[in-house]
Amino acid sequence: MSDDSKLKVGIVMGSDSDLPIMRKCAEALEHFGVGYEFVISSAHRHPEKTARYARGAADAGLKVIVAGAGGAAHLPGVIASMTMLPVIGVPIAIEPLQGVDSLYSIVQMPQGIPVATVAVNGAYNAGLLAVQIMALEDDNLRNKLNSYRQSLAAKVEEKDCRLREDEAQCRRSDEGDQK
Ligand code: AIR
Repeated sequence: MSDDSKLKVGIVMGSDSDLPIMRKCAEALEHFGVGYEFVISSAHRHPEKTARYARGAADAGLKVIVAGAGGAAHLPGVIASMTMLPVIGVPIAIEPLQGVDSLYSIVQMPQGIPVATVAVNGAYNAGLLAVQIMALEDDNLRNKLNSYRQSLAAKVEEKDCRLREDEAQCRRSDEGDQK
C-alpha cells in the first residue's frame, strides 16, 4: 500500500509575499493526498539556507521540489544545481515586470541543469506535475489522476450543455451516464 500522505514535496518560495500563489500548489497536492512542507528561503537573501535545504532534500525523503520566486528568480535554478531531485519552477508575477522577469529567469536554464517551468503564477499546475512525476511509481496516484482528468472532461461537457441552454437534455444525459 502506498503512503502518499508522508512528506513528499518541498514547496519553497523566495518570500512570504509569494505564499498566496504558492498555496495553490499545496491545494493540488492536498487534492491527491500528497504530503508537503512550505519553506521560505532565498537564493539571494539567504543562499546558505537555500543550499542546505537543496542538499538535504533527497535524504529527507522528498521526491520533488517546487520552487517559486518573483523578479530575478534564481531560486529554482540554484536548488536544481544542488540536488538530483526534479525541480519545478513557478515564476511569480510582481511589480514592475509582472512575471516576465521571473519567467525568463526560471525557464532559461543552461544545458545540464534543467528546471521544469510552469506558467506565470501557475502553482496549481506545478503541484499537478509533481503528482504526475510521483505517479510513475504509484498506481494509487495514477488512478486518482485518471479520475481527475475525467472530472475535467465532465465539466467541459456540462458547460457545453449549459451553453446550449438545454438543461433538460443535460439532466437526461447525466442520468444516462450514471446508469
Ligand atoms: N525574491 C526573494 N529573494 C530573491 C528573490 N527573487 C523574490 C521573492 C518575491 C520578491 O522577491 O520570491 O517574489 C519580493 O520579495 P519581498 O520579500 O520583497 O516581498
